[in-house]
Amino acid sequence: MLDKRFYRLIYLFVAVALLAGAGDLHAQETKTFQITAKKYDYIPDTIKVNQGDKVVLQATATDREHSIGIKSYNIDRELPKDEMVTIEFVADKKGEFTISCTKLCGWGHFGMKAKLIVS
Ligand SMILES: [Cu+2]
Repeated sequence: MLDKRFYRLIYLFVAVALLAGAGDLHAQETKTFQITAKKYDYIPDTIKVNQGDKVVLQATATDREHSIGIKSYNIDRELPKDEMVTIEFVADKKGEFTISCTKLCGWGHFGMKAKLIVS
């Protein structure tokens, strides 16, 4: 007859297997995006990631100085002209967030927006 310790070992293996499986579902991925900012657009204008992903934005303003602001993520980075700026953050909040230019850049400035979708 098998003793209790053996069953305990089995439970332990099952628990570890379940935890490992759950870990896979939420595995953190690094998602890198090249973004171009120019009057008055971001290209691409939509960035989709999963909650928990590490997001790397490599952004370049090509016509003049702009910026990238994502309020809910406390991000506000200037983009000097023709200089790639790397912005890294973990997408820990679900939802749709507005990416906007916080540097007054001309008549279309207030419409210079993109979207971050974290699902
Ligand atoms: Cu602007």
